[in-house]
Amino acid sequence: MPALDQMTLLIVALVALVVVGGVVAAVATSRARRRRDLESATRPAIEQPPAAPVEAGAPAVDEDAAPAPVGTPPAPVTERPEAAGTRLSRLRRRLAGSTNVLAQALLGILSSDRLDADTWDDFEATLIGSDLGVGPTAELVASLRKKLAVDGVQDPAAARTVLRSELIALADPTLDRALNVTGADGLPAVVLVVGVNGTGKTTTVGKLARLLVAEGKTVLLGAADTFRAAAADQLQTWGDRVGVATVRGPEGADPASVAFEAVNAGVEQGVDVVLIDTAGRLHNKANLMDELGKIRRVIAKRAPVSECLLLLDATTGQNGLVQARVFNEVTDLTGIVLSKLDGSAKGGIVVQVQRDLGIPVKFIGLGEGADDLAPFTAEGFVDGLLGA
Ligand SMILES: Nc1nc2c(ncn2[C@@H]2O[C@H](COP(=O)(O)OP(=O)(O)OP(=O)(O)O)[C@@H](O)[C@H]2O)c(=O)[nH]1
Ligand SMILES: [Mg+2]
Repeated sequence: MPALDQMTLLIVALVALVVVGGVVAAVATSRARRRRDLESATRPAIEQPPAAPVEAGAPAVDEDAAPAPVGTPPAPVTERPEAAGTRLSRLRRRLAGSTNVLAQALLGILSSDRLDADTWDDFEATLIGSDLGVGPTAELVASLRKKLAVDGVQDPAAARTVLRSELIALADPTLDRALNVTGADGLPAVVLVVGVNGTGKTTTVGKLARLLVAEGKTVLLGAADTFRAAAADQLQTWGDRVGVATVRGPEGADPASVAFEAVNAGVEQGVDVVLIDTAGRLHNKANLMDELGKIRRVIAKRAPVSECLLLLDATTGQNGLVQARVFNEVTDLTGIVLSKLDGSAKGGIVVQVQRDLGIPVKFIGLGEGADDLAPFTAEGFVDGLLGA
């Protein structure tokens, strides 16, 4: 074969080799790409679990529920609030704190050797100073004097028994103080919380949510204080601690519409209780009181208001009675929550508000702790004052 032909053959063979090699490589690359595509199609697009949707009214966390399936994030840790039954006995000591003038006056009279006219005058003055009111004070003193004169004051234990029963009668053990949390016709119960600024509304809504969760109720919070975004944050923090969701609107939103949305969400989610926090308002500001009336009316379009609770700061004094009267005119109060009865409290206002308005004190706040709210009972309250 001529040299040229051999050369041509060699070139053709090399070209053929390069072409075949290229084809094989291309096929291999395309297979590999295809395999990659297939694998990624069967795998989830995102390795991280998606964040839980921000949704109002997630059901309260059931700590006994089955464990979450593998791969989902752990449920947020929620607290286990204290049941209602043990609270008053735990908190009773705070009622007779050293700055509680009513408790001090009562203990003073029990420790007097002789009950002369001056002692009675001092006692009377202290009771009036404790916001018991002139009428109830006069009644209590007259009745005590009579009974102690008959029974003899020499025996402190007897005097204490008389005093206890007189005070319990004043606090009126016959009033129905149960919180109505049974909604009408399968609707959630709606609890509206109102009061002047800084009395403890938001704190109390948070504490009430805990109390209801401890009773196994499902709860939804409504942040109808739209004046400050921080108010809704404060409420939401309370709810988060016990796995209770908060319905909130933008800052400056119409509080009535947020309250309505909360109740609406509560109806749709079938919760037991919707608790609505409202902004603090002075009882003598007519426009703010009108706004409160509107909130109540708008809520009632979706579900009846089961409870309207007025927060009274026990340290406010006589003004508490004035507040209660005005708020009652606008919102038809069903109960009073007396906050800050720990330490500097003047518990006598309990008697005045109940007598004057016929509205029972249903709860007392005895501290800033999460479970420092107790259902009010006349006996528990008096025993606390007397340090029993
Ligand atoms: N010692 C004591 N402090 C309390 C009690 N209840 C509430 N507080 C405190 O009172 C302050 C005001 O409480 P909030 O719940 O923010 O009052 P609010 O009525 O919602 O206030 P506004 O929304 O601004 O009107 C907080 O520092 C609470 O911790 C109580 O029973 N005892
Ligand atoms: Mg508040």
